[in-house]
Amino acid sequence: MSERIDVIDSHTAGEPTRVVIDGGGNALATALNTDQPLSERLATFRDSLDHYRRAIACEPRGHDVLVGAVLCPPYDPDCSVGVIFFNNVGFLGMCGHGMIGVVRTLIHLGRLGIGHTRIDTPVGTVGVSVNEDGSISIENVSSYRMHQDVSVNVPGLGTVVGDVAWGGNGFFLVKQPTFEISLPRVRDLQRAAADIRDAVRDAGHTIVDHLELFASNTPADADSQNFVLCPGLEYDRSPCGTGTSAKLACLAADGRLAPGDTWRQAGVHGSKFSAHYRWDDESTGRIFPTITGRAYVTGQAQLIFDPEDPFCWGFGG
Ligand code: PYC
Repeated sequence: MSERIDVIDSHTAGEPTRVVIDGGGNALATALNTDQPLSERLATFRDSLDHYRRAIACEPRGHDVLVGAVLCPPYDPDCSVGVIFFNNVGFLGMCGHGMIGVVRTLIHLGRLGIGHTRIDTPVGTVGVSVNEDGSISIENVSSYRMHQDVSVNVPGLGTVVGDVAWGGNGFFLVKQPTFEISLPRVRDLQRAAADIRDAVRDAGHTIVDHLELFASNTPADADSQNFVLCPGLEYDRSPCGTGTSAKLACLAADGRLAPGDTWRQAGVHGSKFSAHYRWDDESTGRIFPTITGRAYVTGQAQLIFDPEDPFCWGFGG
């Protein structure tokens, strides 16, 4: 008998999210339907049920850009739902565009309306607001700069300087050099970002799995334009919610953005997130960033897992 999984696809500022809304009582749904912290449920998913990740996110049903999300009961009683994010190569602690996509999906299903709630993730709880104008705001987990002005030597680029920061995922935010960020340049940007990430990880910053480049010429309607390389070597089509959180943490640490002031972060396609922060702990530079964006539902489907299919459990991841 073929297993079936119901999903809803959306995009947030261009970046796709596939939300599993019903696992039909399969092994994954059973394993995630526990009262453990989400970090422990993620470990079970990763260690014993990774074929579901590949089957949902990778080819032939998915593709390298797609971020998957599985809904599950929350651990924190203040949360209305829990979510575990994954991609073509593994798992994400948090995902900003993905969380906005999850919220849009829950609205589509009639499970959320205008107002506030909290959603549990493996790295902490996230505040969510569905705004009157249709936008969605998420108050991310506590974010902070870990290392300032880290310098690495990258073949072909020379000395590269940046900050290591946490925004729900580990980022290296490149300050020098800056780049021409445009669609015709994405393959070059991917290559440069991957080389820098290798050098940063080789230098011992193994928390870094996302790499953020910034534009030499910021568009007039934004404060900054970024290019974010994701762990599976694809680039974020949106301005990246966790990457924008990491950026805000660095701006706050440098005294370049005051609490409550708006930061307009553009991505490579020109789509934008609007962001601000409040202090979590000013003495340690920890902030709670709020990211606002829009997501749109693009499809609703039932994935079918035919045991006769040689590629039933996906490939490429
Ligand atoms: O929006 O945080 C984000 C994100 C991470 C990877 C892709 N998008």
